[in-house]
Amino acid sequence: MTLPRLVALTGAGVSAASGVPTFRSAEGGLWRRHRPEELATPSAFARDPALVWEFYDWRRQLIAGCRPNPAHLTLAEMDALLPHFTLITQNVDGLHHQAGSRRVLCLHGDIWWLKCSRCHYREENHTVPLRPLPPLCPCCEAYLRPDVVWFGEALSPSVLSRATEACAEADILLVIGTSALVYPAAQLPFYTLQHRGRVYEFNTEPTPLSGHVTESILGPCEETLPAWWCDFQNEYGLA
Ligand code: BV8
Ligand code: ZN
Repeated sequence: MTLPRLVALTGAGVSAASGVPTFRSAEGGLWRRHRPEELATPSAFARDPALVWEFYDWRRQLIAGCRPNPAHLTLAEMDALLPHFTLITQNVDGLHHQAGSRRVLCLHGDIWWLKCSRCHYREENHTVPLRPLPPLCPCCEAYLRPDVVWFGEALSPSVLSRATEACAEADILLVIGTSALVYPAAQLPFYTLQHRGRVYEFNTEPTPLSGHVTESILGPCEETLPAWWCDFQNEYGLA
């Protein structure tokens, strides 16, 4: 029996069990009552780079103490076992890579990479806390910024087209731990549906996508995803 082409799209909910706060859980705001949409923008950085950097340095320090959970580890197992598998993530926490996933499309960048706000300089940087804040570019002395996609910024065209193609060709798409509110990521499941692929949603609550999917599996994905993977392996003789 040929194995189906499997794609997974993850959001902040996949890291919740690891202790990484999601964007919508913190009442009134993720940090000091600020909403991410206020701080994760080019205009906020232009206006107050130190404040935006305090927000990211706080997240980097928090995430540095977090480890992959069974949902991340299950996705890494799929990556290792399945010939046709793509993981697409909206998360910037690096926990999929830490869990061992290799074929990962990071739609919104990576909090462990910095890039210059002026020249092409980029670096991987895991220093917590980061000092001085804001860090300066060693080449041109302009401010470095987190190498993430802010609201109002375009995603990398190549990453987005590879993610779109993977979803359009998927026999099965797993949508895990996302509120399905942020575009263009939230559009991706509709490419699978348009090509008659099956979409399974893993979430602790209904989302705007729930009414469109093949099946909505309610519960914590760190439990429901390993169970689903177990059934899949039995069905396709992988166990
Ligand atoms: C773009 C990186 C165009 C940064 C992120 C007005 C002005 C400007 C733009 C817009 C606008 N109106 C709309 C837009 C478009 C905007 C958008 O969609 N806004 C939303 C708010 C309406 N999108 C953009 O701006 C995008 N760019 O459109 O560019 C363009 C084109 C050409 C040229 C120039 C411009 C860029 C969007 C990317 C923003 N960056 N992250 C950072 O992280 O600091 S988005 C960020 O928020 C995350 O990456 C993620 O994508 C999103 C949060 O969503 P989720 O991951 O889903 O997390 P959330 O907390 O929402 O939900 C968690 C879910 O998990 C919940 O459903 C919960 O029930 C569930 N859950 C919790 N625990 C568990 C669980 N499920 C299972 N198990 C559990 N244990
Ligand atoms: Zn520079």
